[in-house]
Amino acid sequence: MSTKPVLYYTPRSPPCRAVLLTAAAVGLELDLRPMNLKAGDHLTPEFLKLNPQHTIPVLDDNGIVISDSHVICSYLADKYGPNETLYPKEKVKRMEVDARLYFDCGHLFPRVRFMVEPVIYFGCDNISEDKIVYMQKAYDGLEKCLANSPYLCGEHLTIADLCCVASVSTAMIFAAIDAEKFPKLSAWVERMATLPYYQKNNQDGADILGKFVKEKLIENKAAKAE
Ligand SMILES: N[C@@H](CCC(=O)N[C@@H](CS)C(=O)NCC(=O)O)C(=O)O
Repeated sequence: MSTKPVLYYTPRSPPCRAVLLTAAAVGLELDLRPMNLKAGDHLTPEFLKLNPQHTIPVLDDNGIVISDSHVICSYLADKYGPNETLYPKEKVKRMEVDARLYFDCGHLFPRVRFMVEPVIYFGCDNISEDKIVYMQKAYDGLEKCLANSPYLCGEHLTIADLCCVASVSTAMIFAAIDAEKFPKLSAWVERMATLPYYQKNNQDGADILGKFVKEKLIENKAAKAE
Protein backbone atom coordinates (compact mmCIF):
# COMPACT_ATOMS: atom_id res chain seq x y z
CA MET A 1 0.00 0.00 0.00
CA SER A 2 1.34 3.40 -0.93
CA THR A 3 1.72 5.96 1.87
CA LYS A 4 2.16 9.74 1.95
CA PRO A 5 5.55 10.87 0.61
CA VAL A 6 7.97 11.61 3.45
CA LEU A 7 9.76 14.98 3.47
CA TYR A 8 12.86 15.52 5.59
CA TYR A 9 12.93 19.26 6.15
CA THR A 10 13.08 22.28 8.38
CA PRO A 11 10.70 25.22 7.88
CA ARG A 12 13.45 27.79 8.15
CA SER A 13 15.27 26.43 5.06
CA PRO A 14 14.37 28.15 1.76
CA PRO A 15 14.78 25.01 -0.41
CA CYS A 16 12.61 23.05 2.02
CA ARG A 17 9.96 25.76 1.80
CA ALA A 18 10.03 25.58 -2.01
CA VAL A 19 8.98 21.94 -1.68
CA LEU A 20 6.26 22.78 0.87
CA LEU A 21 4.91 25.42 -1.53
CA THR A 22 4.92 23.00 -4.45
CA ALA A 23 3.21 20.25 -2.45
CA ALA A 24 0.55 22.77 -1.43
CA ALA A 25 0.18 23.97 -5.03
CA VAL A 26 -0.56 20.42 -6.24
CA GLY A 27 -2.72 19.64 -3.20
CA LEU A 28 -0.45 16.88 -1.90
CA GLU A 29 -0.18 15.98 1.78
CA LEU A 30 3.31 15.10 2.98
CA ASP A 31 4.52 13.10 5.95
CA LEU A 32 6.73 15.84 7.44
CA ARG A 33 9.87 14.81 9.32
CA PRO A 34 11.58 17.83 10.94
CA MET A 35 15.40 17.82 10.94
CA ASN A 36 17.74 19.68 13.30
CA LEU A 37 20.89 20.53 11.34
CA LYS A 38 22.60 22.05 14.36
CA ALA A 39 22.20 18.71 16.15
CA GLY A 40 23.61 16.91 13.11
CA ASP A 41 20.45 15.01 12.10
CA HIS A 42 21.65 15.22 8.48
CA LEU A 43 24.96 13.50 9.30
CA THR A 44 23.62 10.28 10.80
CA PRO A 45 24.41 7.03 8.93
CA GLU A 46 20.69 6.51 8.26
CA PHE A 47 20.26 9.93 6.67
CA LEU A 48 23.51 9.67 4.69
CA LYS A 49 22.14 6.50 3.11
CA LEU A 50 19.25 8.60 1.79
CA ASN A 51 21.41 11.57 0.75
CA PRO A 52 25.21 11.29 0.83
CA GLN A 53 25.38 15.04 0.06
CA HIS A 54 23.77 15.56 3.53
CA THR A 55 21.42 18.32 2.46
CA ILE A 56 17.73 18.80 3.08
CA PRO A 57 15.10 18.69 1.66
CA VAL A 58 14.97 15.00 0.84
CA LEU A 59 11.78 13.35 -0.40
CA ASP A 60 11.09 9.64 -0.02
CA ASP A 61 8.04 8.77 -2.09
CA ASN A 62 7.49 5.12 -1.29
CA GLY A 63 11.11 4.23 -2.04
CA ILE A 64 11.78 6.85 -4.70
CA VAL A 65 14.34 9.03 -2.92
CA ILE A 66 15.07 12.49 -4.32
CA SER A 67 17.39 15.18 -3.03
CA ASP A 68 17.64 18.80 -4.21
CA SER A 69 14.54 20.94 -3.88
CA HIS A 70 14.40 21.82 -7.58
CA VAL A 71 14.36 18.17 -8.63
CA ILE A 72 11.81 17.36 -5.93
CA CYS A 73 9.53 20.19 -7.12
CA SER A 74 9.81 18.99 -10.74
CA TYR A 75 8.95 15.45 -9.62
CA LEU A 76 5.96 16.54 -7.54
CA ALA A 77 4.56 18.75 -10.29
CA ASP A 78 4.98 15.99 -12.90
CA LYS A 79 3.52 13.25 -10.74
CA TYR A 80 0.85 15.03 -8.73
CA GLY A 81 0.17 18.31 -10.59
CA PRO A 82 -3.46 18.70 -11.63
CA ASN A 83 -2.43 20.43 -14.87
CA GLU A 84 0.68 21.09 -16.93
CA THR A 85 1.12 24.77 -16.23
CA LEU A 86 3.11 24.37 -12.99
CA TYR A 87 5.88 22.50 -14.84
CA PRO A 88 5.12 22.50 -18.57
CA LYS A 89 5.72 19.33 -20.54
CA GLU A 90 6.39 21.21 -23.79
CA LYS A 91 10.17 21.11 -24.26
CA VAL A 92 11.03 24.77 -24.88
CA LYS A 93 8.77 26.03 -22.11
CA ARG A 94 10.17 23.42 -19.72
CA MET A 95 13.73 24.56 -20.51
CA GLU A 96 12.75 28.10 -19.63
CA VAL A 97 11.44 26.93 -16.25
CA ASP A 98 14.59 24.85 -15.72
CA ALA A 99 16.78 27.88 -16.47
CA ARG A 100 15.02 29.84 -13.71
CA LEU A 101 15.41 26.87 -11.35
CA TYR A 102 19.15 26.80 -12.07
CA PHE A 103 19.26 30.55 -11.47
CA ASP A 104 17.87 29.92 -8.00
CA CYS A 105 20.27 27.02 -7.47
CA GLY A 106 23.38 28.84 -8.73
CA HIS A 107 22.70 32.47 -7.87
CA LEU A 108 19.86 33.20 -5.48
CA PHE A 109 20.08 30.53 -2.80
CA PRO A 110 23.91 30.48 -2.56
CA ARG A 111 23.93 34.23 -1.94
CA VAL A 112 21.31 33.79 0.79
CA ARG A 113 23.38 31.12 2.46
CA PHE A 114 26.55 33.25 2.28
CA MET A 115 24.66 35.93 4.23
CA VAL A 116 23.15 33.74 6.95
CA GLU A 117 25.20 30.58 7.46
CA PRO A 118 28.35 32.29 8.84
CA VAL A 119 26.07 33.92 11.44
CA ILE A 120 24.26 30.69 12.33
CA TYR A 121 27.18 28.31 12.36
CA PHE A 122 30.45 30.24 12.68
CA GLY A 123 29.85 33.03 15.19
CA CYS A 124 29.92 35.84 12.59
CA ASP A 125 28.52 39.05 14.12
CA ASN A 126 27.59 40.98 10.97
CA ILE A 127 26.37 40.57 7.41
CA SER A 128 28.87 42.58 5.44
CA GLU A 129 27.85 45.20 2.89
CA ASP A 130 29.50 43.29 0.03
CA LYS A 131 27.33 40.22 0.70
CA ILE A 132 24.21 42.41 0.75
CA VAL A 133 25.15 44.18 -2.49
CA TYR A 134 26.01 40.84 -4.12
CA MET A 135 22.56 39.52 -3.16
CA GLN A 136 20.88 42.62 -4.53
CA LYS A 137 22.74 42.20 -7.84
CA ALA A 138 20.94 38.88 -8.34
CA TYR A 139 17.57 40.67 -8.04
CA ASP A 140 18.24 42.28 -11.41
CA GLY A 141 18.04 38.93 -13.24
CA LEU A 142 14.56 38.36 -11.84
CA GLU A 143 13.44 41.91 -12.62
CA LYS A 144 14.34 41.33 -16.26
CA CYS A 145 12.54 37.96 -16.37
CA LEU A 146 9.42 39.75 -15.16
CA ALA A 147 9.61 42.50 -17.80
CA ASN A 148 6.51 41.43 -19.72
CA SER A 149 4.71 38.98 -17.51
CA PRO A 150 3.29 38.45 -14.03
CA TYR A 151 5.34 35.31 -13.38
CA LEU A 152 8.95 34.35 -14.06
CA CYS A 153 8.05 32.22 -17.09
CA GLY A 154 5.04 34.04 -18.45
CA GLU A 155 1.34 34.11 -17.73
CA HIS A 156 1.25 31.08 -15.44
CA LEU A 157 2.68 30.31 -12.04
CA THR A 158 5.40 27.65 -12.31
CA ILE A 159 7.69 25.84 -9.89
CA ALA A 160 10.33 28.44 -10.85
CA ASP A 161 8.25 31.07 -9.04
CA LEU A 162 7.85 28.83 -6.01
CA CYS A 163 11.56 28.00 -5.76
CA CYS A 164 12.75 31.55 -6.40
CA VAL A 165 10.30 33.17 -3.99
CA ALA A 166 11.46 30.91 -1.16
CA SER A 167 14.98 32.33 -1.62
CA VAL A 168 13.96 35.93 -2.36
CA SER A 169 11.55 36.24 0.57
CA THR A 170 14.41 35.15 2.82
CA ALA A 171 17.05 37.28 1.10
CA MET A 172 14.99 40.46 1.39
CA ILE A 173 14.97 40.25 5.20
CA PHE A 174 18.69 41.08 5.05
CA ALA A 175 19.11 42.65 1.60
CA ALA A 176 16.14 44.93 0.95
CA ILE A 177 14.54 45.08 -2.48
CA ASP A 178 14.55 48.67 -3.71
CA ALA A 179 11.05 49.02 -5.19
CA GLU A 180 12.12 51.94 -7.39
CA LYS A 181 14.96 49.98 -8.90
CA PHE A 182 13.10 46.68 -9.04
CA PRO A 183 9.37 47.50 -9.34
CA LYS A 184 8.43 44.27 -11.14
CA LEU A 185 10.23 42.14 -8.60
CA SER A 186 8.56 43.96 -5.70
CA ALA A 187 5.15 43.48 -7.31
CA TRP A 188 5.92 39.80 -7.96
CA VAL A 189 6.80 39.20 -4.29
CA GLU A 190 3.49 40.83 -3.31
CA ARG A 191 1.63 38.74 -5.93
CA MET A 192 3.22 35.55 -4.64
CA ALA A 193 2.25 36.46 -1.08
CA THR A 194 -1.43 36.39 -2.07
CA LEU A 195 -1.29 32.65 -2.84
CA PRO A 196 -3.61 31.01 -0.30
CA TYR A 197 -0.93 28.55 0.84
CA TYR A 198 1.94 31.09 0.93
CA GLN A 199 1.94 32.29 4.54
CA LYS A 200 1.92 28.84 6.14
CA ASN A 201 4.32 27.18 3.73
CA ASN A 202 6.79 29.98 3.19
CA GLN A 203 6.46 33.22 5.12
CA ASP A 204 6.17 31.63 8.56
CA GLY A 205 9.45 29.77 8.01
CA ALA A 206 11.19 32.83 6.54
CA ASP A 207 10.13 34.82 9.61
CA ILE A 208 11.50 32.13 11.93
CA LEU A 209 14.84 32.23 10.11
CA GLY A 210 14.95 36.03 10.06
CA LYS A 211 14.31 36.25 13.81
CA PHE A 212 16.82 33.50 14.54
CA VAL A 213 19.60 35.15 12.50
CA LYS A 214 18.92 38.58 14.04
CA GLU A 215 19.13 37.08 17.54
CA LYS A 216 22.30 35.23 16.57
CA LEU A 217 23.90 38.47 15.36
CA ILE A 218 23.32 40.03 18.79
CA GLU A 219 24.52 36.91 20.60
CA ASN A 220 27.67 36.67 18.46
CA LYS A 221 28.43 40.35 18.95
CA ALA A 222 28.10 39.98 22.74
CA ALA A 223 30.36 36.91 22.71
CA LYS A 224 33.01 38.84 20.77
CA ALA A 225 32.88 41.74 23.22
CA GLU A 226 33.52 39.47 26.22
N1 LIG B 1 20.59 22.80 -3.86
C1 LIG B 1 20.07 22.18 -2.65
C2 LIG B 1 20.54 22.95 -1.43
C3 LIG B 1 20.05 22.33 -0.15
C4 LIG B 1 20.77 22.87 1.07
O1 LIG B 1 21.90 23.37 0.96
N2 LIG B 1 20.14 22.78 2.22
C5 LIG B 1 20.77 23.22 3.46
C6 LIG B 1 19.71 23.72 4.42
S1 LIG B 1 19.00 25.23 3.84
C7 LIG B 1 21.46 22.01 4.10
O2 LIG B 1 20.93 20.94 4.06
N3 LIG B 1 22.65 22.22 4.68
C8 LIG B 1 23.35 21.17 5.34
C9 LIG B 1 24.66 20.83 4.68
O3 LIG B 1 25.00 21.44 3.64
O4 LIG B 1 25.35 19.95 5.20
C10 LIG B 1 18.55 22.13 -2.72
O5 LIG B 1 17.98 23.00 -3.39
O6 LIG B 1 17.95 21.22 -2.15
